[in-house]
Amino acid sequence: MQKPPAEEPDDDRVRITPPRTWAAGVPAVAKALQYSLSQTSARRTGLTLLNLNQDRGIDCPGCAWPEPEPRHRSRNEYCENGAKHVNDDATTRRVTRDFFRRHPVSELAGKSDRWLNQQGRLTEPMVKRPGSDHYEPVNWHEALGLLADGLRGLDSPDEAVFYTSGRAANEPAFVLQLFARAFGTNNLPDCSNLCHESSGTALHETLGVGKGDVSLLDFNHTDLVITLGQNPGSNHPRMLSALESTKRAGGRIVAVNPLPEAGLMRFKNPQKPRGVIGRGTRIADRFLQIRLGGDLALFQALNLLLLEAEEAAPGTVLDRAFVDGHTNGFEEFAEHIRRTVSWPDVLAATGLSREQIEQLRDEVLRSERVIVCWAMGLTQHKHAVPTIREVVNFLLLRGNIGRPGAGACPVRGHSNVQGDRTMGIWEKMPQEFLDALEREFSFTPPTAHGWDTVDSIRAMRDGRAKVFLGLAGNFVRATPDSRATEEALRRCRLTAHISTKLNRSHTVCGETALILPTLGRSDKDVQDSGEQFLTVEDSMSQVHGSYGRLEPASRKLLSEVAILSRLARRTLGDKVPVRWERFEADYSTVRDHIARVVPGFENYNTRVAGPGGFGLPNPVNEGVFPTPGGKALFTRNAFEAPRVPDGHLLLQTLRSHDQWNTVPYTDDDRYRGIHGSRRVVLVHPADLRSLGLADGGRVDLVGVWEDGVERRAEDFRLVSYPTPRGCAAAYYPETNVLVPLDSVADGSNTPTSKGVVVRLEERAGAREP
Ligand SMILES: Nc1nc2c(c(=O)[nH]1)N[C@H]1C(S)=C(S)[C@@H](COP(=O)(O)OP(=O)(O)OC[C@H]3O[C@@H](n4cnc5c(=O)[nH]c(N)nc54)[C@H](O)[C@@H]3O)O[C@H]1N2
Ligand SMILES: Nc1nc2c(c(=O)[nH]1)N[C@H]1C(S)=C(S)[C@@H](COP(=O)(O)OP(=O)(O)OC[C@H]3O[C@@H](n4cnc5c(=O)[nH]c(N)nc54)[C@H](O)[C@@H]3O)O[C@H]1N2
Ligand code: SF4
Ligand SMILES: [Mo]
Repeated sequence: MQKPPAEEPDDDRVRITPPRTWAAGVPAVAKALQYSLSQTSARRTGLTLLNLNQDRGIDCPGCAWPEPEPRHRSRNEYCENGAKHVNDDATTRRVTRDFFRRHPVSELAGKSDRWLNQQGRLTEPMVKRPGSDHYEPVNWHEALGLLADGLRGLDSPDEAVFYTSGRAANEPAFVLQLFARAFGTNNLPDCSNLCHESSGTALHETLGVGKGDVSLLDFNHTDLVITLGQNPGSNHPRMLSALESTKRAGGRIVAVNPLPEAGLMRFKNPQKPRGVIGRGTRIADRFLQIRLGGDLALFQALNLLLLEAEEAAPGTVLDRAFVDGHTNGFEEFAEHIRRTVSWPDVLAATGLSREQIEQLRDEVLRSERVIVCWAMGLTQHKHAVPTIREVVNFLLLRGNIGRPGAGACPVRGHSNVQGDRTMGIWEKMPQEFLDALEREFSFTPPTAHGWDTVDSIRAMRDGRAKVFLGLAGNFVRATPDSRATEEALRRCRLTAHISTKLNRSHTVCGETALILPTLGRSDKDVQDSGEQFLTVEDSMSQVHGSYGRLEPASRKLLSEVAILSRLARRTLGDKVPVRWERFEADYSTVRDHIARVVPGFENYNTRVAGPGGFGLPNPVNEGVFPTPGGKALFTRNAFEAPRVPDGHLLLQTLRSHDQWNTVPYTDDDRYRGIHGSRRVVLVHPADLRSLGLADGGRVDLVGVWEDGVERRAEDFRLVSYPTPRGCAAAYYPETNVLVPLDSVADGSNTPTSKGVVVRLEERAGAREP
């Protein structure tokens, strides 16, 4: 076993360098190997990397960016971060019963996220009994019995909450939702509630389908890609290869972001000689440095300019045939935009000049086919849903939906977050899905909507939810208002987590707490019928297999499917006529059920076995919009922009280059030039001056919200940074304590993690000489 690193770095190790202007290249390969070798052996690193994203290999446990078709894949079909993610999973470090004997829960609760993750893979089930401060070993039979008893002891099935993170593959996700509904509740919150829920809500309403309609090939046939609110160099690194191919085919790219992210500027493809020795490919032809939350204003102004251009030269700007034939609401929308867009408001909200927005209009007018991509910079604002609806208005105006080289591309986060939804992980699945479950399994699922993530926290806080089970993820660190959320979890009778690695959620315990350790993506999964594989759906609706290759981290691990189907049997007995025991022995039986319940999965087992799997149909690409009116919908959205009181800043909470969501790998953020600390806050130099502060100074971030509760994140180092005036940035999850539970996006209930009003309070005696 390798020695874990020291707890926290010294502050005097913090080093700030200018933000980088290009991403990837040779250093990316070196960093990936360095991290991988610090986690596991050269042999295992070789095995994981050789198999990563290959046909019949391990699907990258990182983001949901798709792989090219098998015949277009290279030997190294992964990025720096993918290599880190899979080797973080494949680590040879182990957390044993001895570890828990040495470290009481109260001590573990004081450790950093990074330290907890670095202890390695969990190896056997553990229980923390009421009144105890230690986890102790427990066998699977007793562990699952405790959980089953806890569930059966509830007054109502709705007192249980079943959370899923997007790392979980289709088969366990399907079994979990089946179990929850057979148990009697739709309380199935997931990480999507914190992530792309706003996209799903807006797309569902306007296009009738809550997913994107773009495929990887579209990037080779487009004239313009507009990327909004995403940092692909760190979070979807192979998207840079797609953007590079757009550029090579003559397309153009506009990036809209408050930060000059390295990956948006220039890409040195480490798999191509030109990327290793050359200057790389310029990515953004135009960079619009927008204020946080300014995208709704930008797209309303852009839509106004397009409507005006059409008036000036009728029949040349809008796609009238598409608008007339395939949409509803155009006239009302056009009237609303003409009447309400106010340029002074637009310029204040965006921080851009009118000329910059007119240049964007000209880019659009020159482009036959336009793709718009976005991620958390759009979805995690109070007005996220109207913002995305306005982006759809923009696409509809020129018929940029459902045709090659054009469309809406919400770039998904977790490798299977989209698949989990398809499998029924949602607190409000449509009735057709519930009916299909009833036909297949001969029980009547509950129809009342369940709780999403924010509502689940409220329910635990108020004592309405008493048992929590998490399938993957790190609930207390992913969610907002850390203090309130931890309090809520601690009020539970029982908390249980199906996990691969230790995280803070294991240290914030209900009266009884269980750690149920499981196989990871890289682990070989052998059951009674032989070696198993799992299936996932990527961001572009391609479904394919993932085959674990390594010796499992411990012989005492059970797979997720095994844990869930055993739990279902123990909890439900023969209450429902489901043959749970067959699921564990052979996952193809689960897929056979899925094939009969979920549309698009006919002949699942046969089709997913082929190279590259299969694509799910998207009616939008056939010109069919399954909205109530049968057409795509233009919407009228009221102007909205964040308001920030004088002397305050608007804070976005984001990811560094070196973390996987709630799990930091190192304290560096290479592309942004931050080395040796995550407790930094990036602020514009003029804001620093006007607040009487200076680079290098130390501050507390204090949240300001209408409920008057003080939310404080202590001791951050100020970094003078090229962010727009008034807009600051700091890392998630350290700053989740600042995001109020009730500050959510209208319509999607997603926490407003990219729009938190804060003031900076200088720490006494902290000023540098
Ligand atoms: N290495 C790595 N990869 C990951 C993850 C990870 O943690 N690490 N997480 C995965 C997951 S679950 C997800 S959801 C994705 C997240 O992928 P991203 O959405 O790229 O993640 P964030 O770090 O939250 O970055 C948000 C970006 O939006 C910009 N932004 C913030 N607010 C605004 C705004 O108001 N307008 C505009 N136009 N831009 C804004 C920020 O400056 C930043 O560039 O990444 C996935 N991939
Ligand atoms: N302030 C702020 N908060 C945010 C965000 C933000 O941008 N700002 N982003 C939000 C977003 S987009 C998301 S998606 C959420 C992420 O929220 P989650 O998905 O809940 O969090 P992760 O950090 O991905 O979960 C990591 C844990 O998953 C477990 N795990 C990893 N692999 C496996 C596996 O194969 N099986 C099992 N059973 N367990 C596994 C490990 O124990 C690991 O510790 O956070 C959200 N929270
Ligand atoms: S782009 Fe995403 S899925 Fe692809 S290798 Fe990198 S982290 Fe993995
Ligand atoms: Mo996400």
